Amino acid sequence: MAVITIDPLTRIEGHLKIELDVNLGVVTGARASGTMARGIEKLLKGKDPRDATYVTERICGVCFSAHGWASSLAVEKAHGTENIPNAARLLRNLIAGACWLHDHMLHFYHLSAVDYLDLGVLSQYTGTDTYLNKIRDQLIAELNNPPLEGEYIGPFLPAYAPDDFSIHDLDTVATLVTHYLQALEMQVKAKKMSALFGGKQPHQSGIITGGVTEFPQRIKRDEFQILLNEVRAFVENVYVADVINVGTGPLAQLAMSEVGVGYGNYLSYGGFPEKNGHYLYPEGAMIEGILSETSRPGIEPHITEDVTHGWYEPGTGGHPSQTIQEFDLDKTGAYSFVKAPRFKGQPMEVGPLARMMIAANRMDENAYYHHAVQTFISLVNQGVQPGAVARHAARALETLMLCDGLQRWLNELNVLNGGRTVPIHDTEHWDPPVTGNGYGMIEAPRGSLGHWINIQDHKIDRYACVVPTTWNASPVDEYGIPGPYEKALIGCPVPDPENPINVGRIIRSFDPCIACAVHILTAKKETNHLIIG
Ligand code: NFE
Repeated sequence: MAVITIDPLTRIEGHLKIELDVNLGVVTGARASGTMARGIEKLLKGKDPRDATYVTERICGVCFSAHGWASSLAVEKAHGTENIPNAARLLRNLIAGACWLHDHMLHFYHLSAVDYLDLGVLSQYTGTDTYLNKIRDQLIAELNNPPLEGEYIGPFLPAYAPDDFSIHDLDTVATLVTHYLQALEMQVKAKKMSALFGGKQPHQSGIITGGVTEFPQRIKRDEFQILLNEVRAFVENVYVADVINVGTGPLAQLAMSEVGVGYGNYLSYGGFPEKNGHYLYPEGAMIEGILSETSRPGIEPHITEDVTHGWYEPGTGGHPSQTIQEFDLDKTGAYSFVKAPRFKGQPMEVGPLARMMIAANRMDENAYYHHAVQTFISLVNQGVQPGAVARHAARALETLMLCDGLQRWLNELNVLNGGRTVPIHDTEHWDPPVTGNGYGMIEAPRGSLGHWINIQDHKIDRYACVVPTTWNASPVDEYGIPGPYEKALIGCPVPDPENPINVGRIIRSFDPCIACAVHILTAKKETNHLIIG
């Protein structure tokens, strides 16, 4: 048996180490390790609860608006604010939703797609596209004179040798690399959309406890509309089309394989509230295909965090309203700063695939039913397995749903501006109570995000974040049950230990953000068969 260590796994957010036991070319055991620790919760103790929105946004440079939103909901609950004004609901959806557009396009084109492309074929490009010619020239130079360790490496120099699943056709590779470049421009547009209503990017400042800071003037709403039109066209005609075309074409064999298939346990807290009380992405918890709970309040009491194999002091886990963050760096058996969240004791996958599975199971109740869900169901009916490729398909299809949601919320906002003063903030519950408890549960791009707060003497006494990547990247729990990444890696084909290309495909399909899951570097480093991938 060979032990392979990939440390760090690149093209993700944050620092993740993957250790694999490989027997006869197949992964038989896996350990996912977050090598940094989050100190944000400790840092919040004693602060004004209203500051939590801005402090927690600094957990991450990608999904900050999700943290700001979840934090505001938690603080609002603790303050006694349950119903924020309708305009604030719409503006939060629009600010955070625009960030998702940026995030999902970035993930597919810039972090993941190159795992599936035999980029070396670009060295044979003979067309007239200026950028592709530049990329070809740089690639040829790098292939002839490989960069030494520490030297600059261009984004198109393959880290791994292509394999049987890779796309070798020059036209397809050139098209996807062209879209990679176009997606950079689209990311800028999506960020501008969010900044228009959120004040700035990254780390928006529009979402505050009780509502939002501004009802945008017509000129801003019109600008948002123009940008949304452009991004939506790209999402529908390029992003979704690329994912479906390659997923059912050159990658069909991979899509229908078991590569990256997990437990079949899925969780969603419900994402983007609609005016009728439903969510664009419905709530639900599914265990082995059966819906177990269908509402946030029904889900919340069943969440726990296990710290058996985390570098945390024993006894610091439990329900997030009770956990504390005390590190134990010498703990026997610990191998990660990521805790192990469980729902009813089960490891749960969160993120686009989970949302799509739950949406597909709740279609009859979903007032905002979307043809994208039907497209996903037809992929499953064609034999696509809930593994690495399906996660990309679910992410692309939910982006299309989101574009339509953004249009709906913008329309609702425009109707509200009928020449009268529109409420955007609950000022009644602005001051922190003497004591209070609250939680904020939402969907972030990578999955279910929860913040829990306890207020004592008007200040934060305890704060806890249970983040999407904490669910997915969790280590083994006290019963020896592996986390979702670890489970998805079991059975992964690694015919060549020097070239574990499928490992990157599986892990990246979840879109890890270890920056969210944890923070603070440990200097410990152990190497077996060390690969930077
Ligand atoms: Ni840092 Fe995040 C998202 C949150 S972590 S990116 O999405 O919350 O998984």
